[in-house]
Amino acid sequence: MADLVRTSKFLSLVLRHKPEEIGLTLDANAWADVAELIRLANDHGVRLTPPLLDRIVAENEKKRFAFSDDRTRIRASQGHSIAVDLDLPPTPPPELLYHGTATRFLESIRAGGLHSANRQHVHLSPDEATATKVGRRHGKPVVLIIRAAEMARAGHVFYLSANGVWLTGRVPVAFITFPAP
Ligand code: HQG
Repeated sequence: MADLVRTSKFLSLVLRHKPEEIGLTLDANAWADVAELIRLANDHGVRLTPPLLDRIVAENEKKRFAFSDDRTRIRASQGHSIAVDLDLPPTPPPELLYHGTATRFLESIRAGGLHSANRQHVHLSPDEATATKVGRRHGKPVVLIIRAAEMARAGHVFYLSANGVWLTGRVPVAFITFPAP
């Protein structure tokens, strides 16, 4: 199991952030060629086989990776820091979405709203439980309520990733409900 996690972290690195680390190229829509990925991973000392890759795509707890329909290509479903166009259709969001963050970021978020930091989008969760888990990665978690439908009416565009994460460019502070102190 630990092996799967390690390989999955390696895939996140090369499919979201640093494909050049192993000489991989992603196309404009973030896809990597599966055969090339497997060859380059092994060249760089990471054991990867077609069945192992199939298992990771199927069993990854957040469904982080997806194959193309013909299974010749693979990409991360969200979370990129490099400039890629996931070619997702703009999608009307539900009334409310949630953003999990850490209490230490609150002051800065109150001042400037949510921005995407190193990634391409601000990530929003469909429910509070998921957002709490996201926030815990950064410290003491806190969940912000995002008035998403109101944002969309004001012209902000939302996308829904293949693994259920809502994505948008930034969230101005006017659309954020902060927890009572
Ligand atoms: C914070 C995981 C100060 C923001 C998760 C967050 C997610 C600000 C951090 C995905 C700020 C960025 C993304 C401001 C935003 N001042 N801090 N103005 N605006 N921030 O990791 O949303 O496991 O880039 O609140 O499940 O935590 O990788 O984003 O705390 O879907 O598949 O800046 O990563 O998925 O952190 O997580 P991140 P995130 P994976």
